[in-house]
Amino acid sequence: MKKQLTDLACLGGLPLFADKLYVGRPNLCSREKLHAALDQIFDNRWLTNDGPFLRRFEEKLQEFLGVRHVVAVCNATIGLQMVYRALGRARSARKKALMPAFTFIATAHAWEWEGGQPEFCDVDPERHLLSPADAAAKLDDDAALLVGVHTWGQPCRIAELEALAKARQIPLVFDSAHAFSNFHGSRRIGGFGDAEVFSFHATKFFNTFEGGAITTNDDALAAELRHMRNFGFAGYDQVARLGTNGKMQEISAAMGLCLMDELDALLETNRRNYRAYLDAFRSCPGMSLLQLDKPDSLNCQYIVGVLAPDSPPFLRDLLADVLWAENVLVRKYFHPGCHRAAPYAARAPAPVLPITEGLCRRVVVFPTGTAVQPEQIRQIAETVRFVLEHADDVQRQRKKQP
Ligand code: T4K
Repeated sequence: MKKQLTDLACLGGLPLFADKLYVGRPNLCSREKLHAALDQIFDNRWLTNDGPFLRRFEEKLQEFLGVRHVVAVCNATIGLQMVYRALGRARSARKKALMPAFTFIATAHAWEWEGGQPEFCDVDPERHLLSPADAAAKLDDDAALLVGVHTWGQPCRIAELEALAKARQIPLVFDSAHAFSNFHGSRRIGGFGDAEVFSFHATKFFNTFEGGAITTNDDALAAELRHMRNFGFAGYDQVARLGTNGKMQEISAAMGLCLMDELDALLETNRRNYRAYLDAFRSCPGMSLLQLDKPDSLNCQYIVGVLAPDSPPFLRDLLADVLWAENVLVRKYFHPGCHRAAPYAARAPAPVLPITEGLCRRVVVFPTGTAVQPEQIRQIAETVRFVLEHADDVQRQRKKQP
């Protein structure tokens, strides 16, 4: 417990925790199960290229997500590129994809990489999700695609985005990187829009080391994506289209299959931690936590603290620095916003995104997952309260340091 400024590790005190607490510490499956799967992969001598583990993994996910097709890929960025190409760049000469600026840079880079141009839209202040109104205002005849992001795992305003895409006759894609296993109403995320793309990166709620999956109910699109994932091959020696190498390896598919067995326990831990954070931050003047609607239908992988709108400009970075010194490695996702990152920042006119700008300077993401215990969460909240109460003094003392 920090009682005076010199108790803070950044001002000479002992760190709150001896070991570092990370955002995005990977969830792991049983070692024995994965070792057994590896033995099987060796016995099969089949390491990648549509192997038996991949097929079982895709079938399992199709059933779990309630979607006709799952196309597993090597990561979500390549998955987005494939979908963007199939639905956008290959279909029309139009350049723009409308998407939020408050997202991980891959959402935008994948479109730019395909030769398009992201058109950045604002988000709503409560849930940080793409604003259908701002997207509607920016939709013009050069728009090829609408991209919603289920940020922090929360479902987008799906019905409104579907209506907008339908009215303008453009495809709708969801970047579902954060939303594996989450529900929208009674259906799991994965079957909405023309296609959705999940990330199974190590830091995600569900991982395959690296990996991802494209989901769709469109048979023709799924067939096209399967060819695209494998250099465009439609059979031995027959290249049917432009393709890339987007394949998922057998060991990744095996990790996915093994981790599916742990899903319920992992969900329970994340939801327990989310409740512990809510409780611990109940009275924390100057910071509120993003409140999830129906947390029991979500994976609760991101614990998002938002500083008050009137906080001084230095506060978020100060708080992050202080917490890092305490071995609480918070993250400033998605600072500074895609529109302020290269290559987009150099473009004129800069988009007007007041909500995004505010969030980018006020958001802090806290550690959760199996490596974090409720007691530690209580201690993190106490430290945050202490720093916010004494922010000016902490800032002054830190400036005095060499
Ligand atoms: N769309 C959205 C909305 C996304 O958020 C992402 C990825 C994508 C698309 C693209 O998906 P992929 O192509 O990656 O499948 C991390 C992840 O690398 C990235 O996948 C993720 N979003 C983003 C939100 O977070 P960084 O730059 O913060 O990663 P890094 O290496 O700093 O790791 C984060 C923390 O996790 C660290 O504090 C350490 C810990 N960690 C990380 C790894 C890899 C571990 O403890 N063990 C590990 O093995 O981007």
